[in-house]
Amino acid sequence: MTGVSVFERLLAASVDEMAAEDLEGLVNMVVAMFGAGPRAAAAQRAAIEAFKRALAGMLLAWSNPQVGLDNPGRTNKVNVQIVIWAVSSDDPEPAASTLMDKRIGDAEMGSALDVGTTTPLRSPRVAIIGAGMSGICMAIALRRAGITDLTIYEKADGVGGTWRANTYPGLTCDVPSRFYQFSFARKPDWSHMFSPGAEIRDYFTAVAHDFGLSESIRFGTEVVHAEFAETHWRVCTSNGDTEEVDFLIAATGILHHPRYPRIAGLDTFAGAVFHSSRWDHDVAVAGKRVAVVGTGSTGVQLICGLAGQAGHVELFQRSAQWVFPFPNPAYSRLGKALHRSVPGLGAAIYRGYRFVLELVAGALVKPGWRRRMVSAACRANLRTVRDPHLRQALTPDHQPMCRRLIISGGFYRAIQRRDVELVTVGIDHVAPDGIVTTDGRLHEVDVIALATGFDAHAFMRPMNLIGEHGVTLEEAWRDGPRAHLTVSLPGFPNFFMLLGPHSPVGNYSLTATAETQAGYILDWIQRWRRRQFDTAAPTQAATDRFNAEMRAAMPNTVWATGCTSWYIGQDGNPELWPWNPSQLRVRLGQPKLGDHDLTVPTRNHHLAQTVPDE
Ligand code: NA7
Repeated sequence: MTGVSVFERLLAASVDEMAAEDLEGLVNMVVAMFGAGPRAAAAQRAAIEAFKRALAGMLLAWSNPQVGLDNPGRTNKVNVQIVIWAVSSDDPEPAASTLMDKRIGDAEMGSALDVGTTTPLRSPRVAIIGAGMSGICMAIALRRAGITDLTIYEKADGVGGTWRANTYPGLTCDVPSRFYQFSFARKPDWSHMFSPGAEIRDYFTAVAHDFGLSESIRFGTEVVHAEFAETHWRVCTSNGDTEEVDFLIAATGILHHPRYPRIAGLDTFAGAVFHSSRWDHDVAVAGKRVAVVGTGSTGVQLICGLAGQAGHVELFQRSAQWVFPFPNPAYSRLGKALHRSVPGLGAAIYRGYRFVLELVAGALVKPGWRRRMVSAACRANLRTVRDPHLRQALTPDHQPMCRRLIISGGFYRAIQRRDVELVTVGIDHVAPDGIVTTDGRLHEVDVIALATGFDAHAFMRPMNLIGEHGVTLEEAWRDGPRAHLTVSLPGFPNFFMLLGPHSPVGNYSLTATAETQAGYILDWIQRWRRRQFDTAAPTQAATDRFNAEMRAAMPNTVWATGCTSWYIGQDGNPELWPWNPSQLRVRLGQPKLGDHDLTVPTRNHHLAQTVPDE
């Protein structure tokens, strides 16, 4: 179709009759004409004048969601600017040629396969696995972009993920609530600086409801198998249903699979025994003798929550941990009222926390004054333990922050109570009436709480995920979980992860991480809607390059200073983001099409040539 024939047809047509192809042709013709620059022929100038009338109609049409520019991306904005200029400017050409240079520049960078920007948007079918924090975050991003063909599979009966599963006494988040929340749904009335787990679960439940996700979530439905088939994913659930979708997004969380210790005789225990993330509230702890096994964040929070509630508490410590002393004040009514009524206050405080936490995160990823400062605070905190023997027993053998730093203003106070005991002798076995340590002592208890952590490397398992050419996730991850930019996998087109391998952790807010990742994934899906590609997966080369970069940066991090923890992967390297968390926003700012294997719709095929090869 030539530009002139489109022009003639447009002049004859009403706005309502405009076909998407006409609009596309129109844009292309404007481009062709303005491409002549300041030396445009007189004939072209005359045509441009006549054109303005039709362009005005086109602007009207663009306000029609059917036409597909309801959510203009960067390149669309350039198109819109060209048209606005054409309708209004008296001296159009210099501005137009600048805009065109920009447009061509974008295409050359491989960031804009955008000939389809004016055709009707495609409607993707999207499946999200998991209705935890990150799944909700992704679903809301999609909803806000007008994507409604959306199913969230959740094997449990409620939203909230880890905040639904964990209900143990003393549970709080170790990231300040005013930053551990969605930037687009800030809660003005958090109860505490580090709010209790139930309040956080209720927050995510309310957000899911407020953004209309309830109808999209299939509770009690586990995805057991998902397989890529040419252009789409076939998703099979535990209920026997099969669904086909264009995009599959795993939001299955990091700390999901409880890690049970191998302790002889555990199954012979006559009292109650359960993992911290499966707390049995039918078992009353008041007045009882409770054993807590494990001294990670969970064990420490449990000691604070149980001390004074249970009759006697024993903490079985295999390794001592560093504890950063952070008080957890309750917010006043005045503070909450201010947050409700002062516009911009919540946003400013959110950004303030982000700034501070990203500043402090520097301590994790490179040696220097920040690392020394955090270390000094932990050591000073330890000195508050009065009994030198107890202090010695609580002194870790590694650098502060090598393991995930424990944030607690109350642990050392709790562990010094008369009704709380620290046991540092190893566990030999469990007998029907208690725990026997290697020195032969029987610690008689009524309840054993296993605060022994999670398998943080399981990710989507045990789901059976099969990518292109029948390659399974197990095969792809034979050497450990590896992703491109934390979110995608070579050989698994149109598949994304939230909080995937190497997502920033280390006392940084995972809500902020999930928001960044969701924005990036949405960008890909928006490009699919605009027909820039049918399927996309990162190239193996780009993925290897990214992982090599991470490995090269790891020695600078505090996690590589010699300790074991759930941060360390099977190859002995930390599976964390080795740069400042702000770097995630930079790296996920915009998809690099050149780093991906793309299949493109036939009509865009010629533009695919503009994408630089690896
Ligand atoms: P963590 O941080 O993985 O801590 C698990 C703890 O359990 C840790 O102290 C382990 O000792 C201990 N553990 C594990 N197995 C045993 C056995 N067999 N015997 C004794 N002690 C054992 O899990 P958390 O749940 O506390 O925290 C996970 C994350 O949740 C946390 O980082 C926050 O992000 C929230 P070890 O230190 O390995 O000697």
